Amino acid sequence: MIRADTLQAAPSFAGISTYGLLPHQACLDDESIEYDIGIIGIPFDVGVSYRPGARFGPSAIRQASRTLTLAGGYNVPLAVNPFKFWGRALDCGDIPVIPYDKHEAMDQIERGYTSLLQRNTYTKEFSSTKTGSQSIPRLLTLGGDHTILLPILRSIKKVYGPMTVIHFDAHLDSWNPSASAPTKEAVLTHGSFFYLASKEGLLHNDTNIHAGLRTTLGSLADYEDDDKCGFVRVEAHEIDRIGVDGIIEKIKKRVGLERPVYLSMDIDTLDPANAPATGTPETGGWTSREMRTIIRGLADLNIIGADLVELAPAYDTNAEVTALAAAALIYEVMSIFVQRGPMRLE
Ligand SMILES: [Mn+2]
Repeated sequence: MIRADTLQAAPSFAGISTYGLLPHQACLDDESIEYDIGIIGIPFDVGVSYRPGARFGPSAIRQASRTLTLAGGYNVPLAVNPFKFWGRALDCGDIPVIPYDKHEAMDQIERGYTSLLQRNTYTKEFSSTKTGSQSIPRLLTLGGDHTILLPILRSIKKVYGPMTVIHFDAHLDSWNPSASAPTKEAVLTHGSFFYLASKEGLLHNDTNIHAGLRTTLGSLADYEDDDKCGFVRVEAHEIDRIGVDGIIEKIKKRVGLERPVYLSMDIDTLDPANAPATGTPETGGWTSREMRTIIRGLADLNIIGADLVELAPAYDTNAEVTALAAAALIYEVMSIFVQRGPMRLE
């Protein structure tokens, strides 16, 4: 028999998969569990228009994330180690979602996310009755198709009010379903959730931004609907002219440094050469290097939470190329959270 305490440290290819081999706790089952950063999987993919399979995204990201701590986990460009820091990060497992009823699934996600967001932090730095401010955890969500952002924004509104969103995607995801949905059931999809979120008052009016776009349109009326959701648009090809610094500058200018902002990353922002395993692939996207640099460039923004969605691992290569990119993008955001310190809610 080998005693565990005789080993130096478990190799990163051993043990049960959690994100970055973080400790797992069943945060949804026990509301006394505290953390500063919570990883949560949402294995929902009933809103997809083309290739299904993003329900397996969370487990694929966890598996691919094993490499993150292989050499220690220190993030050189951001000068921080998101796995050794001032607080506690946990992998909270998955929100259980029913695959047979899209609307019930939305309720399950909202209930689960709300419970995880409205939780005491492990680090009490800002918890003071004197100042009236408190600490609040930051959640990193592993999708799931992009539809999950609707219930996430519903939960976020309860804490922060209408939210500013930085949306990395090949597509607008603000399509007006009244134009094309043949039934009531067809209204909510991974392409219409921003339109619905805007109608519900979940989005800030005029501070949102898309980046990485290269979708075709039904017509230019799609942009009018998108304008009404409070977005401006950065096309993927702009990187050839203004570079990654230009993309970062546009995003920062739009959202500002102080305002609470939510970061949503569709893996289809990347070129299919870098990320083939996704629901609606589009050529002409960014490389994983460019995308990671752009995310790091947002380190001085006030990011309150983030997701990585639309990884459908059945279409991945044997080398997990898409899942590795997804795990790394979450790593960059987690590094930003650690660099900024505890999240303070006024
Ligand atoms: Mn999307």
